[in-house]
Amino acid sequence: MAIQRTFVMIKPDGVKRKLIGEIVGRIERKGLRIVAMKMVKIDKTIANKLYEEHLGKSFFNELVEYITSGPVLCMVIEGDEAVKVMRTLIGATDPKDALPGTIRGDLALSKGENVIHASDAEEKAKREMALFFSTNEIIE
Ligand code: RTP
Ligand code: MG
Repeated sequence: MAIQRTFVMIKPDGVKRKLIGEIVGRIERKGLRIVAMKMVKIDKTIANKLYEEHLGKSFFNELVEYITSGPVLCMVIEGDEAVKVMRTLIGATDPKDALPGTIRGDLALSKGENVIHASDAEEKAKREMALFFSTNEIIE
């Protein structure tokens, strides 16, 4: 077993559409463990850091506007190969391509508003969870 932690965030559209219970339920039923959880209103500084890899891209400003538009639910999720497993659970970036059964495949239609984020690599997960949680806020 390779136990990993990953950073997961229900985006503003997911919170507004009252999908928290549905999404958290899927993560729990999969067998992953929630080891930290926090509701946050992201400011521009944190948004720029979270999405720094996309700086300069055509959709960057729109992305920052969207992610700062309302509260998000941040989580640290733990389990066997949690990084890969969470990416599989959320589905493709564009919900139109995301398979049925995935969170984006079942619950979203717009690439700009795709309900959920999950880190795409273990190093990124560490960096992203550090933006939102101190070590003493993550359950051992
Ligand atoms: P995320 O980082 O949010 O988990 O999404 P991802 O890895 O599946 O996709 P990524 O390439 O990292 O893109 C980050 C977010 O930017 C928005 N986006 N819009 N209009 C566009 O062409 C476009 N491309 C990306 C999406 O909200 C995507 O989740
Ligand atoms: Mg990404």
